[in-house]
Amino acid sequence: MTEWTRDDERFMGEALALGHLHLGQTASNPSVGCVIVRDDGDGPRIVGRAVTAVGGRPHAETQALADAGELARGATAYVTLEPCAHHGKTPPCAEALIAAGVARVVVSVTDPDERVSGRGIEMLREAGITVETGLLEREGERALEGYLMNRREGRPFVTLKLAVSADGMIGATGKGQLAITGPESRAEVHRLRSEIDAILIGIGTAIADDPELTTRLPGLEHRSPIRIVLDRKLELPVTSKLVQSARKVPVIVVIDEEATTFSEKARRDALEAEGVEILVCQQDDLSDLLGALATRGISSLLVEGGAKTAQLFLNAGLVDRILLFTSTVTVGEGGVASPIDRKLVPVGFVHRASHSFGNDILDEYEYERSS
Ligand code: AOF
Ligand code: ZN
Repeated sequence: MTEWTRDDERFMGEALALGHLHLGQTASNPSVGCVIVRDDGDGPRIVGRAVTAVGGRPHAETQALADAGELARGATAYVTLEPCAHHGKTPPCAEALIAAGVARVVVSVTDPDERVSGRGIEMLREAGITVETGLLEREGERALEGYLMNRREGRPFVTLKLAVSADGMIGATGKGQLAITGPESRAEVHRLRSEIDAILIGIGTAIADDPELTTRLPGLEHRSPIRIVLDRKLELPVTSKLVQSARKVPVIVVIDEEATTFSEKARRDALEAEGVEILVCQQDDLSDLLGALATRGISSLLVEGGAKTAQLFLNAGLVDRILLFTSTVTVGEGGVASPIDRKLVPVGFVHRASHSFGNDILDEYEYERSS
C-alpha cells in the first residue's frame, strides 16, 4: 500500500475537479483530469493542467503536457484514469508522458478498456517511471462511473430521478406538467442534465407534459443531453417540443418493431423528416436497449419520466442511483402515485446523502452491489 501525502491527495483532488468539467461532453470517451506538478525545492506547484477535450480528444495528458512544456521534465503527473497505451485516434498518452521526461505518474483508477487495461502502467514502468495507483480511488470510480459501467457491463450508468409531492405523488392525470418541486430543485435538475450523456422518458410523460428536456441554465444551454423516448407505437407528436427541437439537440425514439402499416410508416417518416432518429429495440428487455445505447457511446443515462418508466427500470434491476426530490406541495385528488418515496425505497438501495434545495429535500440512494 502506498502512503499518500496530503499533497498527493490535494493534486489528485484537483485532477478530479478538472475531470468533472467535461462530464457529458466527451462522447464515448471518459472525461479525465490531469495535473502536472513539479517541486524545485520550494514546494510542489502545478505547472500544467487539462481535462479531456469536448468530443473526447485530445486526451487530458497530452494537453496537460503541452501546458507544462519543458517544466514537465522530472515532474509528477496526477491522472484520474490510467494513461492510454494504444494507438487509437490519438497516439498513446503513456508514450507522451515518457517522451516528456515525467519522473512519476500517480493514477486514481486503472482503465478497463481492453486496449489499455494495465498496459499503460506497464509501458510507463518499463521506461523507468515510478507509477503509483489507487489514490482517491473511490472518488475516481465515482467520477468515472459512467465510463466504467459502459466498459465493464456494456451499459450506461442509470440514474433515476423522481420529484414527489408531500402526499407521495409525481403528478396528476390530465393536468400536464405540475409544479411539484421549486425553482432551486429545477435548477439542480438542469445542472444534472448538463453532466449526463442522455435522458430518457416514456411516451406517457412525453404526451402529457410536452417537455423539452434540455439544459436551460444560463451558460449551460449548449450542454443538453441526447433525449430518448420509449414510444412503442410511435405516438410522439410531430408538433411536440422534443421533435421540434430535434435538429438542435438529438432525439431518439425507441420503437418495438419496424413500422409496417401505412400510418406507422407515415408517422415514422414525419419524425425522421424533423431530424428524429428511430431506434428499433424490444423494450420488454431493457438490457438490449441499454446495450445499444452503450455501443453508441452513451455512458450515463438519466431516467426522468413517469411512474411507469421508473417502475420498468426498477423491475429490471437497472437503476444504479435514485435521486428523490421531495417537496412540501400536496397534489391530492387525481394524483399519480410515485413508485418510491422516502418511506418506500427499493431493497438494495443505500441512502448516501440528503441535500436541501429551497423547500425541497433531495435524497440520494445508491444500489449496493455485492461484489
Ligand atoms: C487517456 N486520457 O483523457 C482519455 C482516455 O479513441 P481514442 O483513441 O480517443 O481512445 C479512447 C480510449 O482512451 C478510451 O476508451 C479510454 O480507454 C481512453 N481514454 N485515456 O489516457 C484521456 N479520455
Ligand atoms: Zn490517452
